[in-house]
Amino acid sequence: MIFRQLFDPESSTYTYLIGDPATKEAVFIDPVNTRVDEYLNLLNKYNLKLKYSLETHAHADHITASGLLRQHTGAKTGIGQACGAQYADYQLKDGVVLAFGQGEEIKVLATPGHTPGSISYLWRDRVFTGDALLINGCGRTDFQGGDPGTLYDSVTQKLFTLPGETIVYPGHDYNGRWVSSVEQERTGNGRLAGKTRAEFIEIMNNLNLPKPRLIDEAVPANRRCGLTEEEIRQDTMMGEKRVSTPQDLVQEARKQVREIDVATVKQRLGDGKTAIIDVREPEEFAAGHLPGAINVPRGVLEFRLGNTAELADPNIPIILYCQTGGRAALAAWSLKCLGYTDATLIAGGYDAWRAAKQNAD
Ligand SMILES: N[C@@H](CCC(=O)N[C@@H](CS)C(=O)NCC(=O)O)C(=O)O
Ligand SMILES: [Fe+2]
Repeated sequence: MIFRQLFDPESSTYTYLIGDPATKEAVFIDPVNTRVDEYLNLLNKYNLKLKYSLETHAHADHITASGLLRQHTGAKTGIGQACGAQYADYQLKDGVVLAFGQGEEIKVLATPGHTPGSISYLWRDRVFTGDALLINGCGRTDFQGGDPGTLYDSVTQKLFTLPGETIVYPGHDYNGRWVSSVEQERTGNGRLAGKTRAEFIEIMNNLNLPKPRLIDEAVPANRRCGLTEEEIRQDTMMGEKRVSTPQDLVQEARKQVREIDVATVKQRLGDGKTAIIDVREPEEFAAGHLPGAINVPRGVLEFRLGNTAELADPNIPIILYCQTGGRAALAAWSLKCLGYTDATLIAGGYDAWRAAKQNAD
């Protein structure tokens, strides 16, 4: 497996990348918005396709990159159901299992206390605890509906009952430590090991920490997957944005979807996985089309989804094209709005394909 623990020194946040080299599916946990280029480069480097961008909670000290990653990769965003983040794709509950890669599973553990919606993620022998459990510490409980008694119960009943050798990957560390284990924290955590619930509550109620610098900006933004109101509107509601010309509408669509070049299309043709959809009119299709393409004209695409076998699964890779790219951009945006996670278009459309072919001949 590909596994990276990344650090954002500005907020002392840990971000995790898990990737399956066989299927190329990947997951980010707690990405930070200022580092999105680094994440996209990593995905590119390993040729990974991001399936989920997950949060352990609505952070108070930094803004998530989940919404940006969703825009760039089509990943689904997930966060605890009690975080008040209604724009996330998945409102995660205790016990939910997120599948990715070849038989990989991430199990959601509700670990409220730092915030009511805080969750941890268990993957193989590793637990990503967010701010429920830090190394020799824990998240504070003095804002965002935090509650020390609830946090004590979460840590002692949910996290400390995992096998001792489970590796603990926290959401932050402010002292240069990277990793711990359940056993190490159960026996040595200064705030929790050997402490009664009442003692823990007493400690937590007397930390007297200064308020996080970004809290007023970060919490509302994180409830929108880290995006602005305007970005969310564009991200979720097709057609809401006023544009003056059809070309502007195509430009808007292009911002929402990915384009690939003809060389990449050639590599993916015949991989047995990708549906190639020609969204032009039947006469245009009849005059020449890509090998293996099926014709579903742009005007009827949405209504044919139910009876087009190639488009039955919203997670299959789809390559759309038209003559020059405009209709395909609108079609790809439409599919994205309908929950298709991997609809891309050919930059320059059929004209670009034909030009490349003529050059090669
Ligand atoms: N100085 C930091 C404060 C960070 C902070 O309060 N972090 C929270 C997690 S969101 C925490 O629980 N910290 C635990 C601690 O400082 O003991 C900032 O301004 O952002
Ligand atoms: Fe936090």
